[in-house]
Amino acid sequence: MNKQQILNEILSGRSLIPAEESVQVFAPSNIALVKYWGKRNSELNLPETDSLSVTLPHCGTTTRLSLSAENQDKIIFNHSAMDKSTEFSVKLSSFLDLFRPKNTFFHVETESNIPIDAGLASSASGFAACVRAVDKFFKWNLSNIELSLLARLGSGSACRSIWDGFVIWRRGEHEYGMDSHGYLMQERWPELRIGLLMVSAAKKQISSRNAMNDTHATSILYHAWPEQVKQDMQHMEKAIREKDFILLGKTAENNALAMHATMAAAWPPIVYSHPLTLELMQQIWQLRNEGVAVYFTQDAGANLKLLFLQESTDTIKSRFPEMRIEKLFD
Ligand code: 2P0
Repeated sequence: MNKQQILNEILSGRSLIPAEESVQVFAPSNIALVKYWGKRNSELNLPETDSLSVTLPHCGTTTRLSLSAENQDKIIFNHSAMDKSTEFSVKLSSFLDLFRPKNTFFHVETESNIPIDAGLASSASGFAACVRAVDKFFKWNLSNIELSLLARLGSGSACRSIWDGFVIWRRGEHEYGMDSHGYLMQERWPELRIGLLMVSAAKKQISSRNAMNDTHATSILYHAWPEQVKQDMQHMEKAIREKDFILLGKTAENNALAMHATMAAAWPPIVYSHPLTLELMQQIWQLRNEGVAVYFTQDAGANLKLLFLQESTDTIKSRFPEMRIEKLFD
């Protein structure tokens, strides 16, 4: 089965007749506490392992969708028209091909309130918003699980951006991934905070898609990764269920560092950290030595996301005044 056949199965007879002239939707970004790194099927974005994220409800992408009067897709990103040859336009247009009524083109205006390409999961909110937009445009009323399945076809981590809260993406066993989608965990943790420590907003040297595939193909350490994730998923689910912050922090930090270790052992090597990233890590470890419960996670970029509880906010803020703090459950 290819993507189009999978879409047809999910839509089960729903039509590609626009029901609205123009729609606007928002989808949030998410931060993985147990990372998705490596695919068993690249075309369908089927992961080797489970992963688990928490949604950043106020960070994300707003997308407006309508039909274009031109004879090509018109994609406007953060108020500037994108050339159709840019990586972003090519990726989005080829995803929209799945939903295109015959002989039509889309007008897509998309705005993100997070820095793009800085390891802050902008493609997750972008593709989740795109799927929400087509669902509304054609009035399909798909369930969240169906939206998650579709979002995964655009970008793997987008399948977790369909819900607010803690979301588990089970790898699934089905050959074509019909069971590989997000699940919302019922637990909420209002005291949990994420602090964004920007090191660089520059475009990364290698996309996470390529980095993931190269690591999978060349890193000897990748063999240990599924085992690491299996253990980390157990610990993370327990930490969330029992509100054990130390277990959550330890597991997330160790998981992120293990993921980056698999990349460092790839060839050519993949290293997203900058010198400042390592300096900040040292400062976080120093704070922990002083008795402050603070941990970090790092995605495919140089920036760090600090994990802490509300009670530690003032102490951590005084050490990192430039940090942007995100509430996750308000
Ligand atoms: C994650 N990342 O779990 C991991 C951790 C980055 C580091 O998912 O190829 O843009 O579109 O499925 O989802 C980023 O990769 O990759 C990502 P594709 P995606 O959040």
